[in-house]
Amino acid sequence: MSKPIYVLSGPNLNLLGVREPEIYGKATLEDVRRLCEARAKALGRTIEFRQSNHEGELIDWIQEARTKASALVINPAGYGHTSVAILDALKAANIPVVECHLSNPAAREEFRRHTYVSLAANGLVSGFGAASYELAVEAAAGLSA
Ligand code: CA2
Repeated sequence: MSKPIYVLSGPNLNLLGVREPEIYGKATLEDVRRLCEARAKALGRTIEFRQSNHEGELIDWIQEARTKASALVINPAGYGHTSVAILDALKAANIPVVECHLSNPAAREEFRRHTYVSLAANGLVSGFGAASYELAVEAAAGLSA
């Protein structure tokens, strides 16, 4: 049995489906969790799905993933655009990393066009709402055993 794929979500994503549905869709984070679990199960894999509003907690989980996960999917949310510390943690993780965004940040404000996380990611899925997470789980499964 392979190790789980860690699926981490950053700040404010606990509000998914509750606020700004025109940008981020109507699915709640719990809906996203179910979609990821179903996609992983169909691929014979498991996930560990977590969300935090705290940079340090996300970094602790990325460090944990280094030994406990086969691959990592991360929607860093706003921290993607600001956090060198999350980038450093991802670089040290030594497992495949798939960056994931619900919206397409490249089509939004200028400040969203750069993410530090991309420098450590094997690839990026963005713009497909909750399906971005499902596709990212599939990509992560393909990159790991
Ligand atoms: O599109 C994405 O998934 C983002 O990572 C979402 C971040 C944003 O800063 C990134 O540029 C793109 C924002 C997450 C905020 O989530 C909310 C969800 C519902 C209501 C309000 C905020």
